[in-house]
Amino acid sequence: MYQLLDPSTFVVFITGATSGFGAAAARRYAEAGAKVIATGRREERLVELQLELGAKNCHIIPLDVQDRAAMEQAIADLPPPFAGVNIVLANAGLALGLQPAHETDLGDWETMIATNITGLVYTVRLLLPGMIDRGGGHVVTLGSVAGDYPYPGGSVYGATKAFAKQFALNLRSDVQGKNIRVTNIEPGLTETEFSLVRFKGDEDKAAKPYAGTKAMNADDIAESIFWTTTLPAHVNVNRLQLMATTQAFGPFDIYREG
Ligand code: NDP
Ligand code: 8X3
Repeated sequence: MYQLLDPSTFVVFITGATSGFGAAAARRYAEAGAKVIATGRREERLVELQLELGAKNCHIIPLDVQDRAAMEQAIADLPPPFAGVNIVLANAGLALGLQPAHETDLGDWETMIATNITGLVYTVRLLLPGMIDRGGGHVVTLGSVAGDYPYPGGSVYGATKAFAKQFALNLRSDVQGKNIRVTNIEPGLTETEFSLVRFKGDEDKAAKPYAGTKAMNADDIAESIFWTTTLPAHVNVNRLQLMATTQAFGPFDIYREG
């Protein structure tokens, strides 16, 4: 029989565990017997998650991934049962707006870059040395189909996800020989709070991308993340791109006069 890794040996550090993929992944790992460190800014959501999963298996840390000092402190202060992190799920991220580049709010771009790029590199850089010292681990980053395929209004969001992909691939080169796996997960249309955040709480706009179709859900992505990390240690999934079956590709957009 094919031998998967034992999830009860996993200590999983998750950014963005208050919603969507991060929350679903926290549940998936905890139900499989892993220890989970759930982080995010909304403390009340973390408290609820910890109540659900139990404090023995779920340690919570309210934090903003953009805050380097807070990240450093949180990681330095991890209590013993949770200190030996061997899986990092660098998931926290967001899209803001869908306006064309010349009309977009520059502040939205700054927030996406600070969260999806700066927060991502803080997470990985601060947790990686410990994993190397302990002899191995797995870094999972959250990219997107938007990191490969351009779409109108996706300029900086897509670029941050292209960053995640290239960062993950480059990371693999740096950790060669250190028993560290790196995987960039690249989902397409998935119904979470993502769209509500993108459209700043406008529920009508947020519902439109999912209306009349069957999008993926957070559990679909959590299961895929979980799967890549349970594969035997000699197998590395570099990139995993997922789309809803209902989502495919359109033609190039040719501008024509008249
Ligand atoms: P959600 O909005 O449901 O979840 C986003 C999570 O990120 C929340 O837990 C949020 O927590 C956290 N987060 C956002 N900003 C910060 C911050 N500054 N510090 C700490 N945590 C933060 O979206 P998804 O679950 O869908 O998205 C998760 C990741 O997947 C993102 O990186 C997104 O770009 C990516 N993705 C999403 C797709 C989709 O269609 N849904 C498709 C492809 C990729 P809090 O607000 O409490 O801090
Ligand atoms: C989220 C998927 O297509 O809305 O990364 O950019 S998309």
